[in-house]
Amino acid sequence: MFDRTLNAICQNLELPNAEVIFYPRLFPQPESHQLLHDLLDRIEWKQEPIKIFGKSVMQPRLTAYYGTQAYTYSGVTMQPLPWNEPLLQIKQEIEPLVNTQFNGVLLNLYRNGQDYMGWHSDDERNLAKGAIIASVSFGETRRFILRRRDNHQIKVELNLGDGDFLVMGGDTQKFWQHHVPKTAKSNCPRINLTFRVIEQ
Ligand SMILES: O=C(O)CCC(=O)C(=O)O
Repeated sequence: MFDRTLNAICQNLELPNAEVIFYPRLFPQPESHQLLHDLLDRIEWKQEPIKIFGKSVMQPRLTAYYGTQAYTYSGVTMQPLPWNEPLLQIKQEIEPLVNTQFNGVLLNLYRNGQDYMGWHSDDERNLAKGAIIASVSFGETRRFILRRRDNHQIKVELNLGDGDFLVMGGDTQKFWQHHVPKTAKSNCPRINLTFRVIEQ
């Protein structure tokens, strides 16, 4: 999944039926700090509804979607905004590491510890088969928990902090779900970007 340079310093979580690779601090300070502020300023953040069991509910965080290909998830189709400078900087840094060209990025802004992401798998039909999902986080550290789809008691937990890079590939989405729970401990913002390959 990774090129050799990155393999030497990253951590393969070695989960059964999954390929999850964690690379702490791919973006060190002060670059990560600058990117957090650029993304807060330059992304068109919105609170959008999604469909859950046919009902429209507001997402418990702000989101945005950029790239060249529309993306449908949770019953909502997002039309992309064009790539901008901070996004291209991040995209160009990660693409050669994972030998993948991404055509979309979903951004989540957790304004404070009350914002969260529910359990889900990134298994939408318009994601390219076999393509990885590459996640980059900036700002506040938040818990990222994976659980088996067939046995919710089997869980693996990571802290995703400022500048961290996580790659999910193989059968990860088929056998595992993930979420970012609420926390009383944090009042500060966190941005997560998931770079994706959307079928054309
Ligand atoms: O914020 C995160 O680390 C997870 C984001 C996520 O699960 C998603 O965008 O599908």
